[in-house]
Amino acid sequence: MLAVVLSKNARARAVQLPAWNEALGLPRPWDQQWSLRMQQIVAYESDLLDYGDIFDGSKEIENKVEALKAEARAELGRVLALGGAIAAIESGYMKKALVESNAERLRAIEAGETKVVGVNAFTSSEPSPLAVEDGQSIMTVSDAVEYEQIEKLKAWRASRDAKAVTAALKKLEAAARENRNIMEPSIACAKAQVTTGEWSETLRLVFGEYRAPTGVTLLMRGEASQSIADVRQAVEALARKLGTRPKFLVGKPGLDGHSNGAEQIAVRAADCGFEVSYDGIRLTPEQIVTTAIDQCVHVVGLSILSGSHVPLVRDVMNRMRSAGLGHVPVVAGGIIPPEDVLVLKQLGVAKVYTPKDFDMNCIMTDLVRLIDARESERAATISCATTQSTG
Ligand code: B12
Repeated sequence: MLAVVLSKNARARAVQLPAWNEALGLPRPWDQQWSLRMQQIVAYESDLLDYGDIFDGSKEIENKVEALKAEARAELGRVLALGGAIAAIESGYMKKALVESNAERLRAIEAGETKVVGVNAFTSSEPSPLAVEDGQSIMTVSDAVEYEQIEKLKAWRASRDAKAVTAALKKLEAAARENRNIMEPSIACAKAQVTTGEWSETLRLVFGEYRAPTGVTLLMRGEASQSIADVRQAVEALARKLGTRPKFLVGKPGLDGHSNGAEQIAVRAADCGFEVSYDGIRLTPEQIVTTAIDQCVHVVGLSILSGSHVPLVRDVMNRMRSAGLGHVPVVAGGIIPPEDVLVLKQLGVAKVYTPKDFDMNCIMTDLVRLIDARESERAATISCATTQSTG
């Protein structure tokens, strides 16, 4: 914010910022106003805009720009050498570079080398007058909106010429199967009032669904802090007790593409010695529970930053119970307002993590304890049942 406002050449016309509750939810009109006011004060109360860019002629800035350009050119060279951008996506190179760079950032935050005020430095705080008790400080969307939308969609579908819809979709499917241009049949679909969902489902039937490489390397990277060494020891001890490496399924249910948190948790868990399963974003609760069954996992972790944590977690928990996996602990992480933490716990979630839980080794230690406690409980129940049936 400061940089783009101070430098004319940064060419920011308007900066939209969620402001103080960025990591809690969507900015309400009042939060956006706060951000707008800051920009207006700099623009109208100061004389900053009467001068050229105050960084012009700065050797520091010039050097930094040149260094950035050199790095960008080197990166482009690497991508070209790999066969171009598409090849670099398909091979996982690009995503892996993002995940690794983020892992390094988080490592530095955990180690205290990078300071984030309020997160890993200067954390004591007075209660915020902005966070009022009635939950209104965070914008939430009522469940009713989804049901209203579903009703509207049903009404829309019922009002269409169903035959025209089916015919338009058939033409789209035929064009896709015959590898013809799908633009014209797509326009015909739109005119027949086909929904985006129906259009894309038809194409999915023909082409399948592309799942990009996650870029997540599930290996011990040999990072050498004392704190990770302690977690590795605890994981080893748990593995000996279980007779197998503890298996951790990291799932991202729902439609949000915020993958950073899930990726970093998966990378760190593997680094600590867990056997990790992570299949990327946009999974259905059904897909997640199927993987949990197939891989006999010891713990399931869900990462949700879309605001849909309550319905998604409810769905996963119900499916876990129906599948006989009620004993497997489930944890959740992401943008989860405090009042929803209780709701998730009531749904059976063992632990909830938010951006303030930046120490991932602590999270890993929790997981070890959770699995250990649940497995001990289970063993006790089984041995109790055996004693009763034999006794
Ligand atoms: C980076 C970011 C993005 C990136 C995401 C890149 C990526 N590949 O992940 C981009 C730019 C693509 C993006 C886009 C959007 N974003 Co965004 N984004 C963010 C931001 C700034 C940071 C998220 C992040 O990466 N944090 C770093 C990771 C490491 O932290 P984390 O995920 O929180 O994970 C930690 C904990 O939560 C926990 N955890 C998380 N998951 C799990 C899982 C397990 C198992 C465990 C144990 C722990 C755990 O442990 C982690 C370590 O501490 C947040 C705001 C914020 N400050 O958090 C908004 C935010 C999440 N985004 C938001 C929105 C609205 C969007 C958009 C819809 C904007 C738009 N209108 O287009 C789009 C949607 C994109 C999509 N396809 O879904 C909102 C969500 C609002 C809500 N939930 O009510 C937020 C909160 C910002 C805001 N206040 O408006 N976004």
